[in-house]
Amino acid sequence: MTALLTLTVLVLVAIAIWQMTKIFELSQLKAEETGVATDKDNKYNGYLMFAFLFFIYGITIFSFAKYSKVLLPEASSAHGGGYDQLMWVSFAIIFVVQTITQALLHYFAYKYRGEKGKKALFFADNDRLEFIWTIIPVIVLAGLILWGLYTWTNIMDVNDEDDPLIVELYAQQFNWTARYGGEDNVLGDASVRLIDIDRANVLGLDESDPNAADDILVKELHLPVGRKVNFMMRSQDVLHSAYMPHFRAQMNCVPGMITQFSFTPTITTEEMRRNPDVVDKVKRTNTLRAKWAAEGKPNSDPWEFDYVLLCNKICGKSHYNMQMKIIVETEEEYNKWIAEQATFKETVASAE
Ligand SMILES: [Cu+2]
Repeated sequence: MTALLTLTVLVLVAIAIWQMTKIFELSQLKAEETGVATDKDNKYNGYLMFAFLFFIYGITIFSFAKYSKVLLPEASSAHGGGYDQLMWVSFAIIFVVQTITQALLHYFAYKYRGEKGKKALFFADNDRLEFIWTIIPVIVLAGLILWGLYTWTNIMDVNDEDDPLIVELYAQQFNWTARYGGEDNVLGDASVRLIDIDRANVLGLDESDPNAADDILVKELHLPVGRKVNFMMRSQDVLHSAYMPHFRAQMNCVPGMITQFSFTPTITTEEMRRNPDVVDKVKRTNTLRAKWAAEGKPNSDPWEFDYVLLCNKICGKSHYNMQMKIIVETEEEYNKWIAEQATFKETVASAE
C-alpha cells in the first residue's frame, strides 16, 4: 500500500513538473523559431548518420562473431560443394558491395548536409557515370544468374544413370515413411485409395503389382555412402517439404503427384560425427543440456549427431516434430541392415 502511494505521488509530481515546464515554454516568446532546420540541427543529423553507420557495422561484426557457429557443417553430398560455393560467392559480393555503399551513403549524407549559403550543383546527366553503374551490375548479376542456372540444372537433373538406389519418401501429418524397391530396386505402384490401415498397408501399395511384394517400408532412412539415391516423394494429405539440410536437398511433397530429387551422399554418419564443426556443436549443445538436466528441465538427455530429414512446410500443429533419422553408412553395413528388414509381403495382413 505504501509503495502504491509513493508511486502515485511520484507520478503526480512528474506530471506537475511537466505541466509547469509547458507553461514556462509557452510564456517565452521565441522570435527566431521558424520551423526550418538550422545549421546546428543539420550538423547534428549528419553526425547521427555516422552513428547509424557504426551501428550497422557493429551489428554485422557481432552477428559474424556470435552466430557463425550455428551454420551448417560441410556439405555431405556430391552436389553440396558447388551449391555452397555459389551461396558463399553471392554472400561475399553482397557483403563487399553493401559495406562500401553504406559507408558512401552515410558519408555523403554528412558531407553535403544542409548549410546556410550552400547550394547543390545541378547537372542533367553524365553518360560515363550511368554507363559504369549500369554495366558493372549487369555483368555481375548475369554471371551469378548463369552460374546459378548451371548449378540448378545440374542438381535437378534426376536420371537413372549410375544405377541409383530408388527410395520413396512418404509424407503425412506428422511423420515420414521411407520405402525401398527391395531386391529388384523397383517401387511397386501405390495410391492413397488403396490404404488399408487394418491390414497394415499404410502407404496404399497395389498388391496386384508384382514389384510391390519385395518393397521395404522403414521409419529410419539408411543410405550407402557414395551411391546415388533417387528420391520419389509423395504426400498423403497436405503440402510437406522433404528437407535434408546436411545434403543441401529440399523438395516439396505434393498430394496427388510424385516429385523427385537425387543426390549422392559422400560422408558417413560416423565420419560426420568426427567433423570439428560437428564435434564443437555437440559439445555446446550437451553443455546446455547438462545445465537443463541439473535444473530438472525436459529434453536434457545428451545429444549425438545424426543426419535428419525434416519437414520444411508448416503443415499443421505437430509440423515442428516431423522428422526422420538418416544414417549414411558403408555399403556392407547398408546391405546387412537392409537384409534384416521385412518386406511388404511379410508385413501386410492377408485379405480375409
Ligand atoms: Cu509436414
